[in-house]
Amino acid sequence: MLGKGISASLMCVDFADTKKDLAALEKAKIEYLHFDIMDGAFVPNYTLGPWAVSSLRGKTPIAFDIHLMVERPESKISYFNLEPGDAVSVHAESTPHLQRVLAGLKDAGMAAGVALNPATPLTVLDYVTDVADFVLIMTVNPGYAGQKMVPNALEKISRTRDYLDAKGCADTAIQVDGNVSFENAVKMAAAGADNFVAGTAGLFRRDMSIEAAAARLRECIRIVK
Ligand code: S6P
Ligand code: MG
Repeated sequence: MLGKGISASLMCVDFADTKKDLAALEKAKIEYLHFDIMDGAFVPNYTLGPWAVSSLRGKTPIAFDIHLMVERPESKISYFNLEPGDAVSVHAESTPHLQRVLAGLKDAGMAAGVALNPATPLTVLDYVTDVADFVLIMTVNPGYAGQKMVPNALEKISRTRDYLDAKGCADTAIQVDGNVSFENAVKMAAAGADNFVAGTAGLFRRDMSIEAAAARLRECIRIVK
């Protein structure tokens, strides 16, 4: 399963001083490290790769959350040093073998997540809810940090919660990713989000420390808890 809380988007860390940022994330008791993996094909950008996951493995008590924005993830999962207990999400739009890849992740002890781009309808979940531990709702179009939340994102979060509850999947968590600002986090939590991917808007900010931002973000999420 994917637990409630904050997942820190590592593409937003200060790469010149990663150790400092990691220590701050640990001090702030951040629940997950979010690894954005992009292939320059499924999304128009490159970010982290298998090296990033391997280099932090065993170096931090924070759990791993690996977001695969790559075409045909089924043929690339073996590149990664994944471990049981990791959360791993694949995009519904990236593979004709969504059921197979999710079932494989679950069988290997990972928390399997289905990620949905803003234009992707909830009907793609119809035949995979039994193999999905969480649904990642993209609240921006994937590829970059620092974007604005797309219109309809909040409605989609609440429709996803209703959809999952109606299917008897009350334990399936909803993760939100993109422009999780303090203001948006309150609304996302009210709409039913459980896990919040935090980047430049809510955690790695120029006007406050990681610890201060994490504390404020928690208050925003807790408002409706
Ligand atoms: C975007 C990626 C995200 C970003 C995150 C950045 O494709 O999946 O995880 O890193 O959205 O956050 P922010 O606060 O800069 O929008
Ligand atoms: Mg992401």
